[in-house]
Amino acid sequence: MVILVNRIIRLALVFSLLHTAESSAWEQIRCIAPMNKGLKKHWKTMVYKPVIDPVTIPEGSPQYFAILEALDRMNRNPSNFRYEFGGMDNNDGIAANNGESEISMQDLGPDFSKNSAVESSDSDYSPTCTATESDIVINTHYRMNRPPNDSNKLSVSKTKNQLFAYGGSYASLVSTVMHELGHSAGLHHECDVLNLMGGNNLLTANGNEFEPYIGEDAATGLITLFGRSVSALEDVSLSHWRYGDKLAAKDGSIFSIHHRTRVFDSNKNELKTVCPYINSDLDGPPISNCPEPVYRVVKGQPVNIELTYENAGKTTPVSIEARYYLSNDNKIDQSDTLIKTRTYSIKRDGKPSTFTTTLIIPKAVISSRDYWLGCVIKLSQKNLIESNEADNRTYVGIKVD
Ligand SMILES: [Ca+2]
Ligand SMILES: [Ca+2]
Ligand SMILES: [Ca+2]
Ligand SMILES: [Ca+2]
Ligand SMILES: [Zn+2]
Repeated sequence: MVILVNRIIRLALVFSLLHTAESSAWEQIRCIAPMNKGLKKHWKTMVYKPVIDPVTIPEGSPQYFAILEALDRMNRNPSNFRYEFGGMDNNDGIAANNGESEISMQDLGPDFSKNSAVESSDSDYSPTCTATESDIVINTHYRMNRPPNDSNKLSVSKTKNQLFAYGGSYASLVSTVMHELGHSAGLHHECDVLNLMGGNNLLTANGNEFEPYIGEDAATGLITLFGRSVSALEDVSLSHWRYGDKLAAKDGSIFSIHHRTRVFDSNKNELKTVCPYINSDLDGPPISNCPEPVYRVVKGQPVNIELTYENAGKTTPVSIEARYYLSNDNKIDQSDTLIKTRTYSIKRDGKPSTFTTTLIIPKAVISSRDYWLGCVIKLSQKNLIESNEADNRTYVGIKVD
Protein backbone atom coordinates (compact mmCIF):
# COMPACT_ATOMS: atom_id res chain seq x y z
CA MET A 1 0.00 0.00 0.00
CA VAL A 2 2.86 2.37 0.79
CA ILE A 3 4.47 1.66 -2.56
CA LEU A 4 1.16 2.29 -4.31
CA VAL A 5 0.66 5.60 -2.57
CA ASN A 6 4.18 6.73 -3.39
CA ARG A 7 3.62 5.93 -7.03
CA ILE A 8 0.41 7.93 -7.20
CA ILE A 9 2.02 10.86 -5.46
CA ARG A 10 4.97 10.82 -7.81
CA LEU A 11 2.69 10.88 -10.81
CA ALA A 12 0.70 13.74 -9.44
CA LEU A 13 3.86 15.72 -8.73
CA VAL A 14 5.50 15.06 -12.08
CA PHE A 15 2.37 16.10 -13.90
CA SER A 16 2.11 19.30 -11.97
CA LEU A 17 5.74 20.28 -12.35
CA LEU A 18 5.85 20.00 -16.10
CA HIS A 19 2.52 21.35 -17.18
CA THR A 20 2.41 24.99 -18.14
CA ALA A 21 -0.45 27.34 -18.81
CA GLU A 22 -1.30 27.54 -22.49
CA SER A 23 -4.44 29.57 -22.97
CA SER A 24 -6.98 31.84 -21.36
CA ALA A 25 -9.49 29.14 -20.49
CA TRP A 26 -9.75 25.35 -20.01
CA GLU A 27 -6.61 23.31 -20.60
CA GLN A 28 -5.94 19.70 -21.50
CA ILE A 29 -3.60 17.43 -19.54
CA ARG A 30 -0.41 16.59 -21.43
CA CYS A 31 1.69 13.47 -20.94
CA ILE A 32 5.26 13.93 -19.73
CA ALA A 33 7.09 10.60 -20.04
CA PRO A 34 9.92 10.51 -22.65
CA MET A 35 7.83 8.29 -24.96
CA ASN A 36 4.73 10.48 -24.93
CA LYS A 37 5.94 13.90 -23.87
CA GLY A 38 3.69 16.73 -25.01
CA LEU A 39 0.88 14.50 -26.26
CA LYS A 40 -2.55 15.31 -24.89
CA LYS A 41 -4.41 12.91 -22.62
CA HIS A 42 -7.34 11.42 -24.50
CA TRP A 43 -9.67 8.49 -24.05
CA LYS A 44 -10.15 5.38 -26.15
CA THR A 45 -13.84 5.35 -25.23
CA MET A 46 -15.86 8.35 -24.16
CA VAL A 47 -16.92 6.92 -20.83
CA TYR A 48 -15.42 7.00 -17.36
CA LYS A 49 -16.86 4.20 -15.25
CA PRO A 50 -15.06 3.88 -11.91
CA VAL A 51 -15.68 1.40 -9.13
CA ILE A 52 -15.69 2.49 -5.49
CA ASP A 53 -13.42 0.82 -2.95
CA PRO A 54 -15.78 -0.79 -0.38
CA VAL A 55 -13.04 -1.01 2.24
CA THR A 56 -12.42 2.74 2.55
CA ILE A 57 -15.77 3.97 1.19
CA PRO A 58 -18.46 1.54 2.37
CA GLU A 59 -21.57 1.22 0.25
CA GLY A 60 -24.27 3.47 1.71
CA SER A 61 -21.82 5.72 3.60
CA PRO A 62 -22.10 9.52 3.27
CA GLN A 63 -18.88 9.52 1.23
CA TYR A 64 -20.34 6.88 -1.10
CA PHE A 65 -23.39 9.04 -1.74
CA ALA A 66 -21.21 12.12 -2.24
CA ILE A 67 -19.24 10.31 -4.97
CA LEU A 68 -22.45 9.17 -6.67
CA GLU A 69 -23.71 12.75 -6.55
CA ALA A 70 -20.46 14.01 -8.09
CA LEU A 71 -20.70 11.43 -10.89
CA ASP A 72 -24.32 12.39 -11.53
CA ARG A 73 -23.57 16.11 -11.64
CA MET A 74 -20.64 15.57 -14.01
CA ASN A 75 -22.74 13.27 -16.18
CA ARG A 76 -25.07 16.19 -16.90
CA ASN A 77 -22.27 17.80 -18.91
CA PRO A 78 -23.31 18.56 -22.50
CA SER A 79 -20.51 16.59 -24.20
CA ASN A 80 -20.42 12.98 -25.35
CA PHE A 81 -18.19 12.06 -22.39
CA ARG A 82 -20.20 10.02 -19.88
CA TYR A 83 -19.61 9.49 -16.18
CA GLU A 84 -21.11 6.21 -14.97
CA PHE A 85 -20.97 4.37 -11.68
CA GLY A 86 -19.25 0.99 -12.08
CA GLY A 87 -20.42 -0.44 -8.75
CA MET A 88 -18.33 -1.51 -5.78
CA ASP A 89 -14.83 -2.89 -6.34
CA ASN A 90 -14.62 -6.66 -5.97
CA ASN A 91 -11.87 -6.62 -3.33
CA ASP A 92 -9.12 -7.38 -5.84
CA GLY A 93 -7.21 -4.39 -4.51
CA ILE A 94 -6.77 -0.76 -5.49
CA ALA A 95 -3.78 0.17 -7.62
CA ALA A 96 -2.62 2.47 -10.38
CA ASN A 97 -2.37 0.90 -13.83
CA ASN A 98 -4.27 -2.29 -12.89
CA GLY A 99 -6.88 -2.03 -15.64
CA GLU A 100 -9.60 -0.71 -13.32
CA SER A 101 -10.67 2.86 -12.60
CA GLU A 102 -11.05 3.07 -8.84
CA ILE A 103 -12.10 5.69 -6.32
CA SER A 104 -10.79 5.22 -2.79
CA MET A 105 -9.92 7.13 0.37
CA GLN A 106 -6.37 7.03 1.71
CA ASP A 107 -4.16 8.88 4.16
CA LEU A 108 -1.63 10.58 1.87
CA GLY A 109 0.42 11.78 4.83
CA PRO A 110 1.78 15.14 6.01
CA ASP A 111 3.39 16.05 2.66
CA PHE A 112 -0.10 16.13 1.13
CA SER A 113 -1.90 17.86 3.98
CA LYS A 114 -2.89 20.72 1.60
CA ASN A 115 -4.19 18.40 -1.15
CA SER A 116 -7.78 17.24 -0.91
CA ALA A 117 -7.48 14.50 -3.54
CA VAL A 118 -5.27 13.26 -6.39
CA GLU A 119 -5.99 11.67 -9.75
CA SER A 120 -3.70 9.44 -11.81
CA SER A 121 -4.20 7.78 -15.18
CA ASP A 122 -2.65 5.03 -17.30
CA SER A 123 -2.33 7.57 -20.12
CA ASP A 124 1.03 8.28 -18.47
CA TYR A 125 2.26 4.81 -19.55
CA SER A 126 0.80 4.96 -23.05
CA PRO A 127 3.01 5.87 -26.05
CA THR A 128 0.00 7.75 -27.46
CA CYS A 129 -1.11 9.27 -24.10
CA THR A 130 -4.34 7.27 -24.34
CA ALA A 131 -6.34 6.81 -21.16
CA THR A 132 -8.30 3.68 -20.36
CA GLU A 133 -8.09 4.06 -16.59
CA SER A 134 -8.19 6.87 -14.04
CA ASP A 135 -7.90 6.42 -10.28
CA ILE A 136 -9.03 9.00 -7.76
CA VAL A 137 -7.69 8.99 -4.22
CA ILE A 138 -9.57 11.16 -1.74
CA ASN A 139 -7.13 12.27 0.94
CA THR A 140 -8.10 11.61 4.56
CA HIS A 141 -5.12 13.75 5.59
CA TYR A 142 -6.39 17.06 4.17
CA ARG A 143 -5.48 19.36 7.07
CA MET A 144 -5.83 23.02 6.23
CA ASN A 145 -5.16 25.14 9.30
CA ARG A 146 -8.66 26.14 10.26
CA PRO A 147 -9.92 24.59 13.51
CA PRO A 148 -10.73 21.92 14.47
CA ASN A 149 -6.98 21.35 14.25
CA ASP A 150 -5.49 18.23 12.72
CA SER A 151 -8.81 16.97 11.42
CA ASN A 152 -9.77 16.12 7.86
CA LYS A 153 -11.23 19.15 6.05
CA LEU A 154 -13.52 17.44 3.54
CA SER A 155 -17.21 17.51 4.39
CA VAL A 156 -20.35 15.87 3.07
CA SER A 157 -22.45 18.60 4.76
CA LYS A 158 -25.10 20.29 2.64
CA THR A 159 -25.05 23.39 4.84
CA LYS A 160 -23.35 26.37 3.29
CA ASN A 161 -21.78 27.83 6.42
CA GLN A 162 -19.76 24.65 7.01
CA LEU A 163 -17.67 25.49 3.95
CA PHE A 164 -14.44 27.48 3.70
CA ALA A 165 -16.11 29.79 1.20
CA TYR A 166 -18.72 30.85 3.77
CA GLY A 167 -16.58 31.13 6.89
CA GLY A 168 -16.55 27.45 7.83
CA SER A 169 -13.75 24.92 8.02
CA TYR A 170 -14.39 22.44 5.22
CA ALA A 171 -14.26 21.85 1.50
CA SER A 172 -17.24 20.22 -0.19
CA LEU A 173 -16.44 16.58 -0.92
CA VAL A 174 -18.88 16.57 -3.85
CA SER A 175 -17.24 19.57 -5.52
CA THR A 176 -13.76 18.19 -4.76
CA VAL A 177 -14.59 14.87 -6.45
CA MET A 178 -16.10 16.75 -9.41
CA HIS A 179 -12.75 18.53 -9.84
CA GLU A 180 -10.94 15.16 -9.88
CA LEU A 181 -13.51 13.80 -12.36
CA GLY A 182 -12.55 16.74 -14.57
CA HIS A 183 -8.94 15.51 -14.43
CA SER A 184 -10.15 11.99 -15.27
CA ALA A 185 -11.62 13.27 -18.53
CA GLY A 186 -8.41 15.15 -19.35
CA LEU A 187 -8.99 18.66 -17.99
CA HIS A 188 -5.99 20.26 -16.31
CA HIS A 189 -5.82 23.04 -13.73
CA GLU A 190 -6.97 26.38 -15.09
CA CYS A 191 -5.98 29.74 -13.65
CA ASP A 192 -7.60 32.39 -15.87
CA VAL A 193 -11.35 32.13 -15.27
CA LEU A 194 -13.87 31.13 -12.60
CA ASN A 195 -13.93 27.37 -13.07
CA LEU A 196 -14.17 23.85 -11.65
CA MET A 197 -10.47 23.15 -12.28
CA GLY A 198 -9.29 26.02 -10.07
CA GLY A 199 -8.22 26.03 -6.46
CA ASN A 200 -11.62 26.62 -4.86
CA ASN A 201 -14.82 24.59 -4.90
CA LEU A 202 -17.13 25.83 -7.66
CA LEU A 203 -20.44 26.59 -5.94
CA THR A 204 -23.59 28.60 -6.27
CA ALA A 205 -25.66 29.41 -3.18
CA ASN A 206 -29.16 30.52 -2.24
CA GLY A 207 -30.44 30.72 1.32
CA ASN A 208 -28.36 28.37 3.49
CA GLU A 209 -27.86 25.80 0.76
CA PHE A 210 -25.26 25.47 -1.95
CA GLU A 211 -25.03 23.73 -5.30
CA PRO A 212 -21.77 22.29 -6.64
CA TYR A 213 -21.77 22.71 -10.43
CA ILE A 214 -19.56 21.96 -13.42
CA GLY A 215 -19.57 25.50 -14.80
CA GLU A 216 -19.15 26.96 -18.24
CA ASP A 217 -15.39 26.50 -18.64
CA ALA A 218 -15.19 22.76 -17.89
CA ALA A 219 -18.35 22.11 -19.93
CA THR A 220 -16.81 24.00 -22.87
CA GLY A 221 -13.62 21.96 -22.54
CA LEU A 222 -15.49 18.64 -22.53
CA ILE A 223 -17.47 19.62 -25.65
CA THR A 224 -14.25 20.58 -27.44
CA LEU A 225 -12.60 17.28 -26.48
CA PHE A 226 -15.52 14.90 -26.97
CA GLY A 227 -18.12 16.66 -29.11
CA ARG A 228 -21.53 17.92 -28.12
CA SER A 229 -24.12 15.30 -27.20
CA VAL A 230 -27.33 15.36 -29.21
CA SER A 231 -29.25 14.44 -26.06
CA ALA A 232 -27.64 17.14 -23.89
CA LEU A 233 -29.84 19.51 -21.90
CA GLU A 234 -29.32 23.18 -21.13
CA ASP A 235 -27.80 24.52 -17.93
CA VAL A 236 -27.41 28.19 -17.15
CA SER A 237 -26.33 29.19 -13.67
CA LEU A 238 -26.02 32.29 -11.53
CA SER A 239 -23.37 32.89 -8.88
CA HIS A 240 -22.15 35.52 -6.44
CA TRP A 241 -18.57 34.39 -7.15
CA ARG A 242 -16.19 35.72 -9.79
CA TYR A 243 -12.66 35.12 -11.00
CA GLY A 244 -10.30 36.67 -8.45
CA ASP A 245 -6.66 35.73 -8.81
CA LYS A 246 -4.08 33.09 -9.59
CA LEU A 247 -2.54 30.88 -6.94
CA ALA A 248 0.69 28.97 -7.54
CA ALA A 249 0.35 25.65 -5.80
CA LYS A 250 3.30 24.17 -3.95
CA ASP A 251 3.63 21.51 -6.64
CA GLY A 252 4.05 24.00 -9.52
CA SER A 253 0.57 24.08 -11.04
CA ILE A 254 -1.50 27.27 -11.04
CA PHE A 255 -5.05 27.52 -9.77
CA SER A 256 -7.70 30.17 -10.13
CA ILE A 257 -8.90 31.70 -6.87
CA HIS A 258 -12.48 32.87 -6.69
CA HIS A 259 -13.68 36.07 -5.03
CA ARG A 260 -17.17 37.26 -4.18
CA THR A 261 -18.97 39.53 -6.60
CA ARG A 262 -19.43 43.15 -5.50
CA VAL A 263 -21.91 46.02 -5.36
CA PHE A 264 -20.83 49.38 -6.77
CA ASP A 265 -22.19 52.90 -6.70
CA SER A 266 -23.12 54.73 -9.91
CA ASN A 267 -19.48 55.86 -10.29
CA LYS A 268 -18.34 52.21 -10.29
CA ASN A 269 -16.76 52.54 -6.85
CA GLU A 270 -17.27 49.50 -4.65
CA LEU A 271 -19.67 50.33 -1.84
CA LYS A 272 -18.49 50.16 1.77
CA THR A 273 -19.27 46.98 3.64
CA VAL A 274 -20.91 46.82 7.07
CA CYS A 275 -18.03 44.78 8.45
CA PRO A 276 -14.53 44.14 7.06
CA TYR A 277 -15.07 41.23 4.70
CA ILE A 278 -11.94 39.53 3.44
CA ASN A 279 -11.77 36.78 0.87
CA SER A 280 -11.76 33.36 2.49
CA ASP A 281 -8.28 31.99 3.31
CA LEU A 282 -8.47 28.23 3.70
CA ASP A 283 -5.40 28.26 5.88
CA GLY A 284 -6.50 31.22 8.00
CA PRO A 285 -8.63 31.32 11.13
CA PRO A 286 -12.36 30.60 10.87
CA ILE A 287 -14.45 33.66 10.08
CA SER A 288 -17.24 34.19 12.57
CA ASN A 289 -17.79 37.92 12.37
CA CYS A 290 -18.07 38.73 8.67
CA PRO A 291 -18.28 35.51 6.65
CA GLU A 292 -19.96 37.25 3.69
CA PRO A 293 -19.87 40.80 2.30
CA VAL A 294 -22.80 43.04 3.30
CA TYR A 295 -22.93 46.38 1.47
CA ARG A 296 -24.18 49.67 2.91
CA VAL A 297 -26.83 51.38 0.79
CA VAL A 298 -29.30 54.26 1.15
CA LYS A 299 -32.96 54.52 0.19
CA GLY A 300 -33.46 55.33 -3.48
CA GLN A 301 -29.78 54.78 -4.33
CA PRO A 302 -28.86 53.44 -7.77
CA VAL A 303 -26.42 50.57 -7.25
CA ASN A 304 -24.65 48.21 -9.65
CA ILE A 305 -24.89 44.58 -8.61
CA GLU A 306 -22.19 42.28 -9.99
CA LEU A 307 -23.06 38.62 -10.62
CA THR A 308 -21.70 35.76 -12.76
CA TYR A 309 -23.90 34.20 -15.44
CA GLU A 310 -22.74 30.93 -16.99
CA ASN A 311 -23.90 28.76 -19.84
CA ALA A 312 -22.80 25.13 -19.39
CA GLY A 313 -25.49 23.65 -21.61
CA LYS A 314 -26.16 22.38 -25.08
CA THR A 315 -27.10 25.61 -26.86
CA THR A 316 -25.03 28.74 -27.39
CA PRO A 317 -25.93 31.50 -27.08
CA VAL A 318 -29.08 31.21 -24.99
CA SER A 319 -31.44 34.00 -24.07
CA ILE A 320 -32.20 34.28 -20.36
CA GLU A 321 -34.66 36.35 -18.39
CA ALA A 322 -33.07 37.74 -15.22
CA ARG A 323 -35.46 38.87 -12.48
CA TYR A 324 -33.92 40.99 -9.70
CA TYR A 325 -35.46 41.02 -6.24
CA LEU A 326 -35.26 42.72 -2.88
CA SER A 327 -35.60 40.11 -0.12
CA ASN A 328 -35.95 40.07 3.67
CA ASP A 329 -33.77 36.99 3.86
CA ASN A 330 -30.93 35.40 1.92
CA LYS A 331 -33.23 33.01 0.10
CA ILE A 332 -34.30 34.54 -3.20
CA ASP A 333 -37.57 33.37 -4.71
CA GLN A 334 -40.66 34.64 -6.49
CA SER A 335 -42.27 35.75 -3.23
CA ASP A 336 -39.67 38.52 -2.85
CA THR A 337 -40.16 42.06 -4.18
CA LEU A 338 -39.43 42.21 -7.92
CA ILE A 339 -37.47 45.36 -8.74
CA LYS A 340 -36.20 44.78 -12.28
CA THR A 341 -36.37 42.35 -15.18
CA ARG A 342 -33.73 42.13 -17.89
CA THR A 343 -33.00 39.82 -20.82
CA TYR A 344 -29.47 38.73 -21.67
CA SER A 345 -27.82 36.53 -24.26
CA ILE A 346 -25.29 34.20 -22.62
CA LYS A 347 -22.64 32.46 -24.70
CA ARG A 348 -20.99 29.16 -23.83
CA ASP A 349 -17.42 30.12 -24.71
CA GLY A 350 -15.38 29.18 -21.63
CA LYS A 351 -15.44 32.73 -20.33
CA PRO A 352 -18.10 33.05 -17.62
CA SER A 353 -19.95 36.37 -17.93
CA THR A 354 -19.42 38.52 -14.84
CA PHE A 355 -21.13 41.90 -15.20
CA THR A 356 -23.13 44.50 -13.32
CA THR A 357 -26.78 45.52 -13.51
CA THR A 358 -28.15 48.80 -12.19
CA LEU A 359 -30.85 48.49 -9.54
CA ILE A 360 -32.58 51.24 -7.54
CA ILE A 361 -32.86 50.56 -3.80
CA PRO A 362 -36.62 50.99 -3.15
CA LYS A 363 -37.54 54.05 -1.08
CA ALA A 364 -39.87 51.89 1.02
CA VAL A 365 -37.02 49.98 2.71
CA ILE A 366 -36.56 50.41 6.46
CA SER A 367 -33.39 52.02 7.80
CA SER A 368 -30.89 49.88 9.76
CA ARG A 369 -32.41 46.69 8.50
CA ASP A 370 -30.69 43.85 6.70
CA TYR A 371 -31.92 43.05 3.22
CA TRP A 372 -30.65 41.00 0.34
CA LEU A 373 -30.56 41.84 -3.34
CA GLY A 374 -30.89 38.80 -5.53
CA CYS A 375 -31.64 37.43 -8.93
CA VAL A 376 -33.34 34.41 -10.48
CA ILE A 377 -32.58 33.49 -14.09
CA LYS A 378 -34.47 31.24 -16.46
CA LEU A 379 -34.26 30.36 -20.12
CA SER A 380 -36.41 32.60 -22.30
CA GLN A 381 -37.17 29.88 -24.85
CA LYS A 382 -39.82 27.61 -23.41
CA ASN A 383 -38.78 24.63 -25.57
CA LEU A 384 -35.31 24.46 -24.02
CA ILE A 385 -34.98 22.26 -20.93
CA GLU A 386 -32.45 22.66 -18.13
CA SER A 387 -30.73 19.76 -16.37
CA ASN A 388 -30.66 21.77 -13.11
CA GLU A 389 -32.57 24.87 -12.05
CA ALA A 390 -31.32 24.87 -8.43
CA ASP A 391 -28.19 26.77 -9.52
CA ASN A 392 -30.17 29.62 -11.11
CA ARG A 393 -30.54 31.96 -8.14
CA THR A 394 -28.38 33.78 -5.65
CA TYR A 395 -28.15 36.77 -3.28
CA VAL A 396 -25.91 39.62 -2.11
CA GLY A 397 -26.34 41.13 1.38
CA ILE A 398 -27.10 44.86 1.92
CA LYS A 399 -27.91 47.03 4.93
CA VAL A 400 -29.87 50.26 4.61
CA ASP A 401 -28.31 53.29 6.35
CA1 LIG B 1 -9.83 -3.24 -7.88
CA1 LIG C 1 -6.72 1.45 -10.92
CA1 LIG D 1 -36.63 35.77 0.20
CA1 LIG E 1 -29.22 25.82 -14.17
ZN1 LIG F 1 -6.57 19.20 -9.40
